[in-house]
Amino acid sequence: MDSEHVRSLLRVYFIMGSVNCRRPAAEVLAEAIAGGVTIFQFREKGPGALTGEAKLNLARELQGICRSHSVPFIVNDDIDLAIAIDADGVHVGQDDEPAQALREQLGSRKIIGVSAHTPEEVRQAIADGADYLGIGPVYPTASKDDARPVQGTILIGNLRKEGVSIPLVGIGGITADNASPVLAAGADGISVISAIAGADHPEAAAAAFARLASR
Ligand code: 3NM
Repeated sequence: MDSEHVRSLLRVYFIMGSVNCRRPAAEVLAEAIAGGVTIFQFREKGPGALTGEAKLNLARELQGICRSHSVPFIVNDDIDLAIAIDADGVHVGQDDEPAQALREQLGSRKIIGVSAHTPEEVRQAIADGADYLGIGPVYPTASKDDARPVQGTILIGNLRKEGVSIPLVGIGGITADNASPVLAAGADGISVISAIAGADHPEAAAAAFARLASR
């Protein structure tokens, strides 16, 4: 996937599963897209998450909403699901299949994202052919049980200073109020769960991020 295209897609990267919202996920997603979400990741994880047929059905429903607004639909971890519904890509963590193996299964036209938390993980993901990286947690987060220690914007800033140009987003505890330093450090966009999924007005919340990311 063309790297500048991926970079432009990452500006407002919304991640959500059914456990992250207090209202029907389809409603929250549609509102968030109206506010300016540029890419969406279906992350059906954690206590109470849907499995099997119910997970597949929700994925299809949310993918339909994304498609009708030309917002790429990325699946977290579940490569079989991504292939089954012809998703636009997959996002994996460090405990999942390496990007290289995913590329062999998905081909060159799908987007592959990798969560990386250290310079070594960044180098490996790039060598494996990742299209973009998620770097975090920038701030404390309640949305991921096994989150690594908070690292601020240091790694993002260091990577850019070293000339690492791969598209990347910051993730973890990011809100419209604390997003600016993440972008200033060199992130192409911000990636959020709760600041949009848990907002009273997902459209307004997404619009606030869109304004910051388009500056
Ligand atoms: N990955 P929120 S932090 C899914 O550090 C995820 O790799 C992280 O949720 C990482 O925006 C995180 O609600 C949770 O803090 C992000």
